Amino acid sequence: MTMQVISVPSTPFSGQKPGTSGLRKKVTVFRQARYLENFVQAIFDTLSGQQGQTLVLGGDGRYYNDVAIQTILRMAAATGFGRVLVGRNGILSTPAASAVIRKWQAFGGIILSASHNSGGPDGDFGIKYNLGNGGPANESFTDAVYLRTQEIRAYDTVESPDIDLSKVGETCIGDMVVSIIDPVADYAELLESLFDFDRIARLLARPDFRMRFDAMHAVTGPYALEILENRLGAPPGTVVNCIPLPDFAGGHPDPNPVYAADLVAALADSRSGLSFGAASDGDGDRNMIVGRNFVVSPSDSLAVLAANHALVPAYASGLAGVARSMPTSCAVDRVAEALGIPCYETPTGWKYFGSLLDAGRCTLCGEESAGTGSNHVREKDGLWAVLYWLNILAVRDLPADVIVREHWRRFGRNVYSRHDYEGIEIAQGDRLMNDLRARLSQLPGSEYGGLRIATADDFAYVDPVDGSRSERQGIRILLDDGSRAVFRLSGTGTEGATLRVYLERFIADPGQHEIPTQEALAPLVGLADAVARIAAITGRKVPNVIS
Ligand code: G16
Repeated sequence: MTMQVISVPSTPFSGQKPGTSGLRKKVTVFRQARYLENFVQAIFDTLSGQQGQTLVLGGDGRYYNDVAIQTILRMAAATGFGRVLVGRNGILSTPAASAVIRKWQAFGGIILSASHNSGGPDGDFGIKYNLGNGGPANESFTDAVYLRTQEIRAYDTVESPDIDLSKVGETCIGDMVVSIIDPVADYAELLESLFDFDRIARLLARPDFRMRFDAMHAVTGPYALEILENRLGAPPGTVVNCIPLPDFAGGHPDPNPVYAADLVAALADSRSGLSFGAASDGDGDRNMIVGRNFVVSPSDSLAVLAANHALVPAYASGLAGVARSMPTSCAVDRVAEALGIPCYETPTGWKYFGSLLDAGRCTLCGEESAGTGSNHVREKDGLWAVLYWLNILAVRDLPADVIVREHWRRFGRNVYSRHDYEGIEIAQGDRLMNDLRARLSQLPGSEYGGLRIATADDFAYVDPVDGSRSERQGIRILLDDGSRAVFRLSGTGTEGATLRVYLERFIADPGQHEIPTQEALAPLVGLADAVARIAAITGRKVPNVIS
């Protein structure tokens, strides 16, 4: 039954510019009349050829997810999509959405998430569009969407009651079929095809191996239960905080030592009997890996996964290449060199890995911001990283901390930390970056506390596959001894600005590898503050999050 399309007059909202990963704003901003509709219409106007095609739709279940899904379904019918695949109850983790888009060769997908940001009525909400390859839309697409939001005059919808999303099955809005799918099945099947599940199951059955997976009341709960407990036979209770809640139980679903402190503490307490811990974030694409009294840094994790690829069925035949975002430590570069494969350095944001993966130039990629993934989907993938680690642990029969320490002995240690100054004023953040940019050419040769700057630049990237250029992707200061300090403003926050300072120092001597990270980086911290005048401009003497 063809339905009448209703064109609802609207006017533009300012600031609908997608950041590092889609549009993220406070729920209170998204709840304004026409706000979500304008942005969705801008996406649909930027697309062409969607008529009769399939769209994938789902989110991390945060507050407003259910309302937004009903709105988008009506608008998808109005723009002429032939079918929408929706995760049951509106749930799809980000990597699962990517897997579903690819498996069913959908035209694209809309993912509703603000990732690791807090949820609830006063928390954050977000929306992003993924292309038919399953990956986040590239910068030219998101720029075009933003332009469209500034000139929008109406959005199109149809009149139709809300769809019951709680049961798997098919229903219709006019001519458009709404297929409600099991959000876990396609994804679990894909992961099972990549790893040695028999071997992992044997590890999980061992009385001397106990793991805990903390789903942080976010979307990975059902995925982790199905894969770890049901398919791999981990003891009940292995997955904790496994019921996704719209406000993440008031927590912050960001798997780092600050927000997953309980997990880190449990692994540090020998009485817990735990040997391995892991966690994932709001939408299931980030991961944290914890050994006994040892948190694996995301940059090291990527390097260890690459170095051990031969142990994992899907990657045993070799890696085409690896890729990391520019601020991510150079640990994986050393592995790539040893393997004789290329290592690509991209700007921050998973969208930059898509063309490399599509072109078969790299197999694994990762970022310092707790994301690792491979060519199996086009998003970073939290549970994938956990299974990859379990596969390595099962084959090598060594604890995670020993594996990392051995890695350092072989490749050297890239000591690494990120210092965040959250909630500074936007004007302060802009001033700091602009001042620094203006002084870049004067920095080489200057010294701070015995450290000498060799080069300084503003990172620009030319995609080797499609030739597209991205400018101003972070200021890099490289020292004579190979140490680095990198400065960026976050593109995912919703309040004020966040200055990120990424610090890295290479230590080859194994006798020095146990030096505490912050101690090793202290001189570099002093240099970063002096060069960028952080305290002088922001008034902040210390960062508020160190990871
Ligand atoms: C997003 C992007 C990542 C990026 C991270 C941090 O992750 O997908 O590629 O590294 O944000 O970005 P920023 O430093 O600009 O805040 P997520 O997990 O939030 O979707």
